[in-house]
Amino acid sequence: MSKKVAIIEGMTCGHCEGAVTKSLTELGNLTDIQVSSDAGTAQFIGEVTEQDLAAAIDDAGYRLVSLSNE
Ligand SMILES: [Cu+2]
Repeated sequence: MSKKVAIIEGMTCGHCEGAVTKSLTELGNLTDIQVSSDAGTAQFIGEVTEQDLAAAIDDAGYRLVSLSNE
């Protein structure tokens, strides 16, 4: 399983980090989820399509800018 890095727009505080973490957790198959509002990133291990990830982040109220392998 490769480590992925998502660039996310719109997070400003710990509450945002919590909301994104919850959304990514609910996808069910991602582990080691680490979200940083300072960096504007979410790092995790697991497979997810960019489309599914974008939908989950959108549900939380933020926007996926890009998804890449670390
Ligand atoms: Cu916030």
